[in-house]
Amino acid sequence: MKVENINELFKQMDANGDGSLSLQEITQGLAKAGITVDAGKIQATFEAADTDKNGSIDPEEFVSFMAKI
Ligand SMILES: [Ca+2]
Ligand SMILES: [Ca+2]
Repeated sequence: MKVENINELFKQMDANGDGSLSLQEITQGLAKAGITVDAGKIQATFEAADTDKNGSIDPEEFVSFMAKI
């Protein structure tokens, strides 16, 4: 997936518009985008991609999330 597409996907998934994605936003966003991933894998990938461990995924972390998922 291209970076521009990833940025677009990020905006679509950021339901509350705070510039970061919670686990819930990512779970719902992937489902809406038609990307079916096991909930356990989403959580494991979320934790692996959250490199600053602040409990949310920022745009830079989202690029690595999408590469891992
Ligand atoms: Ca958000
Ligand atoms: Ca983070």
